[in-house]
Amino acid sequence: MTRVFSGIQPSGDLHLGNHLGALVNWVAMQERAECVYCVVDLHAMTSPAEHDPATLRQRTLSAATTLLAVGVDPQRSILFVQSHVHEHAECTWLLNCIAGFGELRKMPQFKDKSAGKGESVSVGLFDYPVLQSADILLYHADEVPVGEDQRHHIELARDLGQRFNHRFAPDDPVFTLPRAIHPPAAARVMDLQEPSNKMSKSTSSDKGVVYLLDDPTRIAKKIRAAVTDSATDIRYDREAKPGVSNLLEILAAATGRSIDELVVEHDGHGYGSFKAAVAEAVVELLRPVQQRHAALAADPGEVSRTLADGAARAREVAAPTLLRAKQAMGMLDAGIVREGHGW
Ligand code: ATP
Ligand code: LTN
Repeated sequence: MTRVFSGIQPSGDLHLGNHLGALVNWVAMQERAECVYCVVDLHAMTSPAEHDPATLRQRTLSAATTLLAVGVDPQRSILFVQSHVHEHAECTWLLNCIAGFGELRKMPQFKDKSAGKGESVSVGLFDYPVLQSADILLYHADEVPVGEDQRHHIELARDLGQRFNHRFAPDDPVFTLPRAIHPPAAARVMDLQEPSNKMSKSTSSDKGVVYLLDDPTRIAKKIRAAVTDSATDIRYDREAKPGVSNLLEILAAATGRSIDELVVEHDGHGYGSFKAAVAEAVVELLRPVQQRHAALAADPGEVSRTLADGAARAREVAAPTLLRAKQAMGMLDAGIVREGHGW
């Protein structure tokens, strides 16, 4: 059966971009694959440089609760927190020793997030894609559902897996080479206020982001205030009309209808009624998620138990992979040392 792995950072409240670009796909994939989903708290520590521990803890639990509310099913899939499975950090070290400085420096996300920070940029931010490769490779993932922005990171995981197998395990490959799976629509939801930038937990302003837990009034207000352009025609053109095109993508993804069909329906009626239709579709899309979230948030102990169970199941897969990788790289078997000391 196909194995799927994906992760999401608890770097802020989850938003519509995360939902349409990633989570909808996570939920759908449970129908046809063995899925492993992870709240990547170690990644969330990489920016900003000084994170707040209490906030990180709260956001980690909140992200996990939201994933359950969206439809990740812990009976069918494995849902866990990255730092609960220490194999991720350990495997990162092994991969660090075969990753090149040059290939990491070129990563677009590193370039974006380190811009203007000079020498103070953290080593963690630089190493971020290697930790992500470890996440994926430890579980023998065939497919990794992510938004477009993650394409280079998945290619790196593939390159490192292949390099490792070639150098250290040519006859009996340790790692499975993954491929990225992008959602058919809304692979890149843009910031409502700055439609040339992606909607983001960590870099967008509050007004540019629709959070999954925003109430209907707030959602409508944000969409009504979305930046469009001074013309009034409604057509899909990412270059000339980024704001309108973004709203068309959101509406298409939220309703399951095609962009062409939506253009025919809305062109000629002005931006006001178009934005109202987008707002209504988003409110309806999020209503059941918000209802389930409220029920789950009322019992955080149950969510924590689900995560503990997920971590135990994740380790059953990750630990043997890490052991094989260590053996292939020449780490002395810990069993021999123990016997020597009579422990
Ligand atoms: P950050 O701003 O902290 O980088 P983020 O909002 O970009 O966070 P991630 O945790 O990095 O979100 O990403 C989680 C998943 O959501 C990834 O698969 C990513 O590709 C997807 N995703 C994030 N933002 C968008 C977006 N604007 N449009 C589509 N997909 C997105
Ligand atoms: N970098 C990803 C989050 C992430 C991830 C992963 C995604 C961390 N580890 C493994 C897929 C597979 C992001 O920012 N979206």
